[in-house]
Amino acid sequence: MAADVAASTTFAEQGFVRLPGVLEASTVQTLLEAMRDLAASAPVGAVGDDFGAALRASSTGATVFWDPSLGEVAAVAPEQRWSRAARVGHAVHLVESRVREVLSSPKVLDAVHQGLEGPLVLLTSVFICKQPGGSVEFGAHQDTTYLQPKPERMASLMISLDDADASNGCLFVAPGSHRLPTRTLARPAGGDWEEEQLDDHRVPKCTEPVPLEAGSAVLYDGRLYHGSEVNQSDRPRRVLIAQYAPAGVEWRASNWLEPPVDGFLRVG
Ligand SMILES: O=C(O)CCC(=O)C(=O)O
Repeated sequence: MAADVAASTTFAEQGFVRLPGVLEASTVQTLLEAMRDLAASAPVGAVGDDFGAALRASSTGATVFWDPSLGEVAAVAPEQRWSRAARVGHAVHLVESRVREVLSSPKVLDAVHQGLEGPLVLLTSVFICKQPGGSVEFGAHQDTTYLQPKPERMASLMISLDDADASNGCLFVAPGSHRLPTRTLARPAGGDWEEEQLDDHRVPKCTEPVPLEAGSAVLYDGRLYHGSEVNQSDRPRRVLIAQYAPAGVEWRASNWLEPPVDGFLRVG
């Protein structure tokens, strides 16, 4: 499908575009089942104190990061454990064929092509789970701070697996903020990664909610400031986020993601 002019224009001008009805309910169910199965077979312990090291180790697999505020994972049956997951990633598509098929399907690639032209590579895929009573939240940030393709051209597709609104922690964005320079990431020797510190007034406020129905998606520029608050409802808010870049993109060595040995997956 050719890019939809209205959607592509919104993406270019605002830095994001909502895309209703990308996946059917049955496909959403398939993705939830894939997440449930990954959580059921994952180690129940914490991934460790060094979040940066755990991220790097998850570059080519499907590590389950549990939400520590939801209690002892081992206390629940394996098939229930997904209700204690905070994130599963960061390359689920490399280990889970159900996820790989969806993220490389024509419908999903049509959605991504509203923002990126030409053949693409799939960089990451991660389930982010905001459980009722959980602690998952995100301060305003740009994905290009953490993932550093060269040239800096990348888009993130967030597919909602639940109906999401402000009460269960939907995404918030700062429209137009993709025109701002990327905040850099530094890792002092022996320390953890730190985002470049900016004066508060230089960090745009993410004031615009992006509610999504299950199966709908939002595509956002890698430079767009976005964030989200904790789930304050009794409903989960689970999403699958995939990051795409034009094929042939170079990769800065300074970010956390380790490219797979055979390179990033070509998807169209
Ligand atoms: O799940 C969300 O609401 C935001 C996730 C996010 O920004 C990220 O993973 O970088």
